[in-house]
Amino acid sequence: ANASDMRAALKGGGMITSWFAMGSVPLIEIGAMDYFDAAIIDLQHGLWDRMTSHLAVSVLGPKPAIMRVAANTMPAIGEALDSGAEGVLVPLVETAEQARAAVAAATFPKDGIRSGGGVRPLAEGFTRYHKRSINPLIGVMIETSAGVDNAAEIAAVDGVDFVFIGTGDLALSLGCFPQIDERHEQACQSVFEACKRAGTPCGIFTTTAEAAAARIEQGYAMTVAANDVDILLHGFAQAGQAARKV
Ligand code: 3PY
Ligand code: MG
Repeated sequence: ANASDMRAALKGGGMITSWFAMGSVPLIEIGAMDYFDAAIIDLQHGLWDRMTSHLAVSVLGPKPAIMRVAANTMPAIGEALDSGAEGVLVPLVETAEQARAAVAAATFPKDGIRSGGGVRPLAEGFTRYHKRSINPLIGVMIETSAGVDNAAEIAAVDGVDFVFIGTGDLALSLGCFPQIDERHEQACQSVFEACKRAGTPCGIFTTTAEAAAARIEQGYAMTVAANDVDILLHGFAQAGQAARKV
């Protein structure tokens, strides 16, 4: 798999992903099935360390991995791509300048500033690795009110493959958590429209299959149909409650 498969999925009416925060390699085997276009490995809020996220990419095999990095920095983005992941998702991007920094960090010279090296790239052979990793999928997250205000400029940055709305942080930033009000959907809509005008695919975080399908129906290019924490939480809770009833 490579980034161009994911670009095709983004353009072709919706990319459905599964999301992994538990830091569990065997969970990747269970949760990254054919139903999903890519697996997102969450290095920001998840329990992954560098070794386990590296192993997760091996277990994924041909299924593309997108690393949601901890921060918009050159070391965080470089290290995530050194694992062999085909894409990065960069949190909390608020300006076009920050989006350009994310693209530069994910791009080898001369166009960017990414450093060459890493265990997997060297094991694979750096010439071969360089060829397949020269153009990774780059997503930037808009999840603050400042990001929403600058969505048009962010979406227009060269090298940004898609914008991804972080609905949870967006609620916090808008001051509508825990009571979500209409400002939230208005903000999502305005990012969606800005992306549409820029011709940049717009994804959005969702936590259920139903929500994911509804967003794809609305024209969003990427959603999350399942995440490991919610799946386990609901599965265990349901079993515990059901057993009490019999
Ligand atoms: C958010 O909702 O804030 C995200 O970053 C997605 O997990
Ligand atoms: Mg977030």
